[in-house]
Amino acid sequence: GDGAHVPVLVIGTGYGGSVAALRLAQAGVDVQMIEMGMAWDTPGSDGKIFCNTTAPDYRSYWLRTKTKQPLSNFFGIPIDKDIPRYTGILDAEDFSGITVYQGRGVGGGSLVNGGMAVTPKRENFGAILPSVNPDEMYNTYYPRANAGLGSGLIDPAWFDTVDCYQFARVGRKQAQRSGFPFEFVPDVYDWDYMKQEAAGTVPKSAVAGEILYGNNYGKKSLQKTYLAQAKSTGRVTISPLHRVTSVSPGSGGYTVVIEQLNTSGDVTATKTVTSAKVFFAAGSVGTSKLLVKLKATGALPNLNGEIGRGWGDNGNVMCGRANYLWDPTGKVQASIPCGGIDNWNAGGAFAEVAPLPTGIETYASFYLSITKNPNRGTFSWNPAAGRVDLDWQTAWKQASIDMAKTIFDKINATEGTIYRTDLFGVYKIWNDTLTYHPLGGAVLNKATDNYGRLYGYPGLYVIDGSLIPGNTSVNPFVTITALAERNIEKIIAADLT
Ligand code: FAE
Repeated sequence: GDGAHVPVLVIGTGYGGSVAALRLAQAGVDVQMIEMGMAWDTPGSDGKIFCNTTAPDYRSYWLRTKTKQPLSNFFGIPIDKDIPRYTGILDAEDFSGITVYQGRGVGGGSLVNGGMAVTPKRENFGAILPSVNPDEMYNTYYPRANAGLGSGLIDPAWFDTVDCYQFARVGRKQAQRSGFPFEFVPDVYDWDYMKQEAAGTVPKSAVAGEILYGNNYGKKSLQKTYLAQAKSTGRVTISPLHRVTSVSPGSGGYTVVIEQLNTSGDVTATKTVTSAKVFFAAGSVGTSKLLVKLKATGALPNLNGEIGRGWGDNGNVMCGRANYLWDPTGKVQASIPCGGIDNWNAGGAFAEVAPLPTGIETYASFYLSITKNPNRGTFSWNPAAGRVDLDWQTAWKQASIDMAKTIFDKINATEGTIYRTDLFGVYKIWNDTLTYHPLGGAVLNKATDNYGRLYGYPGLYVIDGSLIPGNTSVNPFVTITALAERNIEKIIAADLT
């Protein structure tokens, strides 16, 4: 409530925030979590908490009046539709050169993501987080993160025969025919549940195409893992539909200003809370925007010049390929990816073989590539507009396209096939205007010390994807979780006892 004093306040309930809350609570500390999105614990009139990818409704987008689907077109025809403005689950946040997709609600990105739980190859780790000891990460914190998240591999024998992974088997066959390794990657989806879905014995979720706007049954989002454990300590309180707007030094710690929102996004109350320690876990974009604004507007003037820098898109770029009629990818496609094509060391690209769960046969293969894009953006305060801007340019994605082409030009040459040109507009091969994987903006060992303590302000910490300088070589949440596990262990031992 307004005027409260708390020992620890955590801004955001994604991976970094959930790890911090659980470990602090287990160490005996009371934690107040603030989340701008909804709780996502109450069914709508259709009996479901989340809406399906094939039928986006009021629950789908964060304060938009029209959907902004990553696959915007089909056979060149735009498929976006009007929706009521509501505090929905997926934020398609527009900056000048890029749209950054993020989860909104208790659980952050875990509510909307594909659940691919990928640990980077150890040989690549030095380039991802150069100041972090890889032994610690690979011996202790990656295993701890994967256990906490509930990562698991698909049963390869089941994969080989089940209808809903035909698209991935086509992806594997074509990768291998071009000499690329296809690798199964773990996911936090409950694979036993998925087997039952495919067999028709339980309500369908992934097999019905649920993913982007939430998953009603099988996905182990943070609500079912770290946050459930955190709540069971009795020491963690979560306030959904509350947005932090300011943090500044105050008596007994920091003064935190919080706006309460209704489901139309209007501010219904403003509250002030004092906290001895504050963890920024609002995600790469959320944390960067807050810190850049607070430094520029005089609330936290001593933050250093690295604030807002080192932001990257994890090299995300999407494309589709058109297959021949003898290579159907399947009418029913599980929404949960289970494998990727690795050409990181030779070509700078790791391509997730992604589903296209439209419910009809498309003969399309669809991919989200993660590439070694070297470009980095900077967030800055725009005083005239009263907002934080990002200087990313769409042209910077050309590097990613070139790297992704090292895989798909070769597959097309081997198969005698072509790119789809109808999925992202009219005659557009690449979706080069979005990312699912924002990283950086408050980089470890630059904006913070080597454990996420913000320079200039004892008791302020960063513990989310903004610590990672722009690229993880694979999907990022396992690395975000593992780094948070490492940092919070140090912070509890050194700063809280
Ligand atoms: P995040 O999970 O974004 O949590 C931040 C939280 O803070 C959010 O709940 C915000 O609503 C909240 N917040 C922001 N600002 C404020 C504020 N001012 N006051 C209060 N609350 C605030 O951060 N990654 C993978 O590894 N595998 C995948 O398969 C995968 N698929 C993805 C698919 C999609 C469609 C998307 C969008 C992302 C995907 N990701 C995937 C990325 C992954 O979800 C993302 O890296 C993590 O969620 C980032 O974790 P953080 O803890 O940094």
